[in-house]
Amino acid sequence: MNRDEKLRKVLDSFQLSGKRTEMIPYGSGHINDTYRISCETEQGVRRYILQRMNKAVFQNPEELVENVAGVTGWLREKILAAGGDAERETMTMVPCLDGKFFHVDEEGEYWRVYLFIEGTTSYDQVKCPEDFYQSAVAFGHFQRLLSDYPARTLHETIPDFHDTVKRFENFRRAVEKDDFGRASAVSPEIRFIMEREKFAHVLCDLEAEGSMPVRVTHNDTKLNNILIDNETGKAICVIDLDTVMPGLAVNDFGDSIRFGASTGAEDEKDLSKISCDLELYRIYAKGFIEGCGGALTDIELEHLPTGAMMMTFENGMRFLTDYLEGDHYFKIKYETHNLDRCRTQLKLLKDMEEKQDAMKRIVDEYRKIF
Ligand code: ADP
Ligand code: GN1
Ligand code: MG
Repeated sequence: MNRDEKLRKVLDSFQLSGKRTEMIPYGSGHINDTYRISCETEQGVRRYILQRMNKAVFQNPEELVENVAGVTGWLREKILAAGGDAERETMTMVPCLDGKFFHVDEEGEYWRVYLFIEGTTSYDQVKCPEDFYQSAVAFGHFQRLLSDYPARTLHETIPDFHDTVKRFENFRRAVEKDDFGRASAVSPEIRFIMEREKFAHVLCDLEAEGSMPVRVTHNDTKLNNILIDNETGKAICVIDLDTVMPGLAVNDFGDSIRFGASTGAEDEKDLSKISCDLELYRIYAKGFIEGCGGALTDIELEHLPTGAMMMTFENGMRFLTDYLEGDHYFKIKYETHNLDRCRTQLKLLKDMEEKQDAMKRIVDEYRKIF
């Protein structure tokens, strides 16, 4: 069966309207396989997002779908209560003929369908600062809307996802095993990470001692996981809810900074182009603090810059671990893709370390206002 035949067969299991006219690979995510599906109906073209969930990454796709159904259902109620448009402001899962929100194909692969949210763009890089500000308000607001969600009912879709200490141990193991003989050529990067072992503990320790609250968090707050309305320029929908789990707000903040406030792409080869843009950092800090609506505690506000450094450190480690382990986790386009990604993260972390005082001062300016 070729790809299109396979996709057609999968789609036959879902309750889609109209006649299918187009199926194209879509987006630039590193994890799932995403397709945009068009169907012709009497009311015009209806589009959908079809995704094959990554079973290697998410080992229990049924629990994952349960989380997404729970969270989107919750958001839907709140959006409707506020007079909003629930089909645009949150994801809508499309059921299968049997009423379930996932389909398992003959090869045991899991698939799901969402309504395609029209007239929006997800950006891989900050094109204008206003988009970044909008994404900050949206991620902050997302956290506020879920602040009374029964967090204990959420499954941990990837155990220890932002447990940076465990990430460090995994990294150390990958270096020791060196299964692909790649370690000797990347010794400067390995040394850079090893020197920061103590730092890996900072947020995990605050969480363990109960000083930092565990909340419902998104855990993958990259700019391209936000849909921005093409007409109004407002961030209207938070997507990619696969990693919504209990976690730390500072890490949600931090991952956005890591990705969006970098002056270069995540896989930029020219490291002279990589630094942390403090103006973009300022814009995001303002939007996020505002979006959280006073929900952040003093210790969280104090550690927002730590979150930015921690997520940058963690991703640098994860990319290098994957490179050393033969690239089994992140999708790559060429052999050293994960190594290039690692290098941008380490360069960015170094720059953030030098700018931490300024990053703290910026948070202090806005915590007084919101
Ligand atoms: P991954 O986990 O692989 O990053 P995502 O769920 O983020 O997968 O989806 C990949 C891309 O598909 C997104 O960056 C976005 O461009 C697009 N996308 C996903 N869901 C929708 C949707 N409901 N409507 C419109 N575009 C979407
Ligand atoms: C992955 O799915 P995507 O592309 O939004 C990864 C994140 C990383 C990110 C790095 C489930 O995000 O944790 O920070 O790549 N998602 C998962 O770009 O591992
Ligand atoms: Mg994504």
